This record gives sequence, structure tokens and C-alpha cells, in this order.
Amino acid sequence: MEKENAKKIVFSGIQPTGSFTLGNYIGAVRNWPLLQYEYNCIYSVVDQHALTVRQEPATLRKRTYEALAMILASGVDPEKSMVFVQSHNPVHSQLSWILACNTQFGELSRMTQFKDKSAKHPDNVNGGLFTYPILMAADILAYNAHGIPVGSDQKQHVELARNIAQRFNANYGETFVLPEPFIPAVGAKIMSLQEPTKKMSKSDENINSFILLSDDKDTIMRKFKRAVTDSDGVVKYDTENKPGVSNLMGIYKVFTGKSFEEIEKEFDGVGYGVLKEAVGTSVIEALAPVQSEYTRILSDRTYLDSVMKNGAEKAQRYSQRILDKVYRKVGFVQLKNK
Ligand code: ATP
Ligand code: LTN
Repeated sequence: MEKENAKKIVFSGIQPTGSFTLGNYIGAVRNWPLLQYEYNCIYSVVDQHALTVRQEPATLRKRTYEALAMILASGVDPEKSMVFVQSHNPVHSQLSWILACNTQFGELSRMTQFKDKSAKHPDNVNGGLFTYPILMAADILAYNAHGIPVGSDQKQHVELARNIAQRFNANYGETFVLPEPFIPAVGAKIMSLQEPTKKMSKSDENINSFILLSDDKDTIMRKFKRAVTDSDGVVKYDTENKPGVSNLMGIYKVFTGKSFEEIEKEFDGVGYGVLKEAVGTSVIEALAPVQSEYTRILSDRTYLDSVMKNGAEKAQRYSQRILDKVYRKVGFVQLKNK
């Protein structure tokens, strides 16, 4: 990776908080392997972020392996990209402190995810939940990443990272590359199948609201058949008035490459049942190879451990250089024998 300095850096992360949803896949992970040719890509299982919500330790450990296996099963090649677990590289937390001292309380208070998550877990509005976007900025800035492939819900956090970088550069001199979100044109926000005005979320209590990448064929089809639509029976793309149908059409578009016009024509006069069945089939077919790769990779712990180890070493080596520079800029004394 070090050899190809001309390529820009892409960084993204996913939390090991549960099995990935179709939203995680379409909005983020599916795009990660596609970027490996044009960019130097760095992908992380961000386990430190997961702690902002209470986690059962054994479950977190298990899900960390599962998340890594899912990233690899989606087509990310650890020979081409850096793939690692966040807590294996201490640079993220070290940089996070410096960035925290360059971030305003008011900026953090405006983050909509903080407002949503603190409303959802009123018994655990902890400091980590509030300062989490700073750790996310550290994830990105520790590698001088330029492109951040995420779903649209993360746009605000990437913009905050950019603002922090800009401010640091203005105060201490040119140090960080300014990151920008890479948001997919279609599927940046897949909606809940039960409440299509809300984002599909793996932490939703209603299991019929999401498709998990680990769901089997029958479960996927059943969940699509139960998806909430509307009562006028017309297949038309109109997110405002027909959010349920539009969400199904968006998913179908992602996996078939058809335009909304073509989809409207295809289902003209046939009703929602046929649409739901076709969407279900397209998803089942698209996920099948990822699911079998996932099962194969997850059963090979030795391989996953070696990917983690190599990734951690590369990530630390790469980001340490940037942290050293930051430490010099802010005025920390360098040890003479370093
Ligand atoms: P949740 O709220 O479902 O637990 P999250 O937002 O914490 O999920 P992460 O696992 O951290 O999810 O997200 C990883 C990536 O998936 C991010 O880039 C995020 O933007 C994207 N993503 C999450 N949900 C959706 C969705 N419904 N549609 C599109 N992209 C999504
Ligand atoms: N905050 C993101 C996950 C995440 C991330 C990152 C994404 C953590 N660090 C760095 C892109 C770049 C989330 O909750 N979905």
C-alpha cells in the first residue's frame, strides 16, 4: 500500500453491534470492495464506538469476528485494503483526545444521532455517546483519508470531522486532508419495512422492520411480503406520498440496475404482491454468494485472527506517522531517542 502513494485514501467503519442489515449493506459495505481499485482503502470494525451503547462482552467479541467476516465476504480483499479492528490500534484514542480539545461543546450538541440515541437509551446517556463523533473524526484523520463511503445518516459526522480538520490546520498549520462523504446515488438511506419514514436499523425492536444479511431465503421473502405499503395499489416512485412502495423500488433498483421508470412499467397494473415477490427474489439472489462466503470465512478463526493481526500492524504503522506529526505540531516534547 505504501508504494502507491498517488492514490487517495478511503476510510470507513462499521460497528459490531449486531448482524448487518440490508441498509448497512446497500448504503455502505457493498460499495467498499468497488473502491479498492481506484483508492487505497482502509476498513475498520469500530468496536470502541459500539461501547457507547451497553454491550455484553462475550457478544461484542463474537460480533467483532462476524463483522470482520461479513466485510471480507462482501468482497473486501485484505491483500488490497487495510482491514482491522479499531481497538487494536491505540492511535485512534490518542488522536481523539487532541481533536476533542479542538471541538466545541455546541458542535457536538447539534449532532442528530446523539439526540436520537439519547432519546432511545435515556438510562445511559454517557460521555462516550456525546463525544463519539470526535472518535469518528480521529478514525478518519489518523489516516488522512479523503473519501468516506457512508450512508446519508453519517453525513453530519463526516462534515464535523472536516470542520475539526480545517480548524486544526488553521491553528497549527497544514496537517490534515479534508475528508468528504461518498454517499451512494441510490440506497443511501434504506427505510424500515414496517415504518418506511424511519431508517432501517438493526437495533429496531420489530424484527420485521429489517432484513439481516444472515436471514435465510424464507425469512427474507416473508419480511418483504409483510412490508408496509399503502392502499392505492399503484407502483409509482414518490417518496413523500408512497414511502413504502418507493423504498421497495429503491432496493429493486439497486439489485437489478433498472430505472424507476422501467420498474413502474414492469409492475403497471399488477399490484404490490408481485412487486414484493420480485424485490424479495432480487435480494435473495444478490445476498446468496455473500452469505455462503460469510459462513465459510466465519468458520476459519485462524484466518480471521491473521487478518486482524496483519491489519492492526499496518494500521498502526501508517497512523503513527500522522500522530507523531500532530504531537509535534501541538507542542508535545519528542523523546530524544525515538
Ligand atoms: P443501527 O442504527 O442500525 O444500529 P448504525 O447506524 O449504528 O446502525 P453502523 O453499523 O455503524 O450502523 O453503520 C455502518 C454503515 O451503514 C454507515 O455507513 C451507515 O451510514 C450505513 N447505514 C446504516 N443504516 C443504513 C440504512 N438504513 N440505509 C443506508 N445506509 C445505512
Ligand atoms: N459512525 C458510524 C461508524 C463509523 C465510521 C467511522 C464511518 C465509525 N467511524 C469512520 C466512517 C468513517 C456509524 O455509526 N454508522
